[in-house]
Amino acid sequence: MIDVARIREDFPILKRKVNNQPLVYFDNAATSQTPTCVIDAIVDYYARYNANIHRGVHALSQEATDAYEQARQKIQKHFNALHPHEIIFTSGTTNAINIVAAGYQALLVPGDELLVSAMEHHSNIVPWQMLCEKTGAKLKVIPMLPDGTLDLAAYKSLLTPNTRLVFVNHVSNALGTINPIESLIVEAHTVGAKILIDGAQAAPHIETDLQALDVDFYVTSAHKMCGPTGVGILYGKTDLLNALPPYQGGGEMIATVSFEKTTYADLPHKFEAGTPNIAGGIAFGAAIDYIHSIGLNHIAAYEQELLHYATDQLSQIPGLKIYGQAPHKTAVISFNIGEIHPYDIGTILDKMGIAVRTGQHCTQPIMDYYQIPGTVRASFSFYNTKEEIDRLVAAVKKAQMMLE
Ligand code: C6P
Repeated sequence: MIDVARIREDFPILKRKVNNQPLVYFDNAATSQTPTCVIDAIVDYYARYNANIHRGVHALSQEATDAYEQARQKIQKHFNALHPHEIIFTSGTTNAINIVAAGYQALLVPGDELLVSAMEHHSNIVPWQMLCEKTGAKLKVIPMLPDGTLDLAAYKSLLTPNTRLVFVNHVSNALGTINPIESLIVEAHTVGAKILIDGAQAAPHIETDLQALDVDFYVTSAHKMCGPTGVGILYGKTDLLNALPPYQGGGEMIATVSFEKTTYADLPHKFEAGTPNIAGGIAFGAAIDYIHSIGLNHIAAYEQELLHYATDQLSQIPGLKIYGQAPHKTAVISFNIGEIHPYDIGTILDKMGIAVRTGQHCTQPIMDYYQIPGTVRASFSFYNTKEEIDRLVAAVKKAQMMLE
């Protein structure tokens, strides 16, 4: 069970007012809010042991290195990866996908096929298009269905012995759809393809066991799961990461350097050139601890309660259409009212202290599929309440009256 009143005490920002109204923060899919313990982890690093890592014999450097590597281990255990070195720190999901895409440039040949789902974030589309341009590989699209689920029959028929890679999100950021990644992974493997799952929207809500899934690559960002911005992870199976060339050259990613020949460091350092976001990595670990202190199963159950309550209330508004009606969803509601532009609704909600996201949500192909300019997206977290949803519903009704 979730004690929301107590949990809200952990998030100082929830006490503030916006436009003279108590803040209602429903833009959690864009970025989650940060609990005091995570803020403290950042402050503590800079106040007590700010130093570069893996470089110094001095005490501060060793303390920072230990804290950073402990965070890596926390993340490894949280996602049940086999080894800590399979967790590469990145600047976020986008960066993690680009590392894999850049690496495959050396491994693909013309005629190879890549499959991408129709409901991906631009971060999981554009790097693969760029890769295809460079290699002559072909990008094919797994279509979606009107309820916001993937066309699984089409997926099976698109898989061929030429399919090298498949890219699907665990959860759609625009629709909330939870994709059946277990079966998608098995199907990809039957033709010998590797699969990358974009977990940016799943990691804050769904327990994920990377070994049980047998997934090849999994990527996510800390800032969607109570951590700071500017840090995320690339998970990859050891042999796959070893097969990829390094992404960037520089300090810390080398074993030996000479003008004749440079050799690269072992995992994970091979992919971690330069000074990383040290405080961010440590704070990511603190965010994982915080989520464990509440329990992802409790978080998921409570967020489902909020989703059902809000879906029920919003559906009663005449003319309101919800995009994404998959049977399994996270707490994301994307909607429009008649022909009213989503920006206009979002602007009025903001005047009432309610933060939602409006527009295409970096998923233009989904908006094109529904032939809409965008949606209003309300995304809930475990620190939100039904009273806040009541305020959203009342505000949406008021916006409708003003704009229709
Ligand atoms: N989606 C949203 O409002 P970065 O920016 O690298 O941390 O994450 C990119 C990204 C990749 N995949 C999915 C499924 C995502 O949802 C996001 C980020 C935010 O929906 C900001 S665009």
